[in-house]
Amino acid sequence: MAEYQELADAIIKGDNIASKDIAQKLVDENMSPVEILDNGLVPGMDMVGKKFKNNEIYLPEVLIAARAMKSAMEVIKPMLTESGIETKGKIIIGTVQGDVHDIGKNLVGMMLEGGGYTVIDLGADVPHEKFLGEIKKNSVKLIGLSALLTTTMIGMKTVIGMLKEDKETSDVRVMVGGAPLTQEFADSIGANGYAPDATGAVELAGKLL
Ligand code: B1M
Repeated sequence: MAEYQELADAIIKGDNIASKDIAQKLVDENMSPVEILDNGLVPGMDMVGKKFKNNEIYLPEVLIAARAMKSAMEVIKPMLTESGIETKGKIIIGTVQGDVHDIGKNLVGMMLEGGGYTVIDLGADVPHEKFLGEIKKNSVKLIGLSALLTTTMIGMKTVIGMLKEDKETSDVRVMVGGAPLTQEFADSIGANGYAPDATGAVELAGKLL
């Protein structure tokens, strides 16, 4: 559908007015939020990543593309998070220390809320110790860690180690995700589960809680 391509183009150009308007138009046409994500927003952001990697665009362009992505996500958020279901449990999520990428993590949070979970989002660049403190404060049994950089994903292992060493948190389950991760990596750091995308994260949370 042409509108999906227009939406992807708006992300690539970093046009946050157009991305919002097109997303709203698609919502008004009864397109599902997941279709809007899969056919417009995510392909747009993927192209931004490719251009950045090939030095066709630079950080400022990536930042304005991220802003355009966020504007469109605001439009679909109410549809992703609306659920009359009683909460299935609390989950803490965050992007690990040193890593400011939060778009995928936010999407995971929205989908988890839509799946009936109460989400405590600690944001991005979360110090390892903060996860420990917040788990204890909120009596949470499942956390979700996100990382987009190969240099920061190893921080997940540190967090898991800290949780295992503390009696109060040794039974907390950890799920991980983010573009550079694999099931193999998740297994190697002792995570309880890995999800490749936000929909997978909701399914995984159901298994782990
Ligand atoms: Co950065 N960046 N970036 N960046 N950036 C990447 C990740 C990169 C792959 C680009 C590239 O070179 N092609 C590259 C990493 C290379 C590597 O590590 N080997 C990179 C780099 C190098 C950097 C900087 C170092 C650049 C610099 O300064 N020289 C710098 C690092 C800053 C830091 O973190 N300390 C940097 C900065 C930025 C911006 C700030 C400009 C911006 C982030 C804005 C923001 O998030 N608020 C940015 C962006 C936007 C990207 C790309 C283009 C897009 C990321 C994104 O939002 N994707 C990215 C290239 C790419 O990934 N194609 C890139 C869309 C999002 C929906 O997907 O986050 O993968 P994703 O999330 C998915 C799944 O992974 C999964 O579900 C989500 C939805 O399906 N998922 C989970 C994610 N978390 C999960 C958790 C789960 C389960 C599933 O359970 C808990």
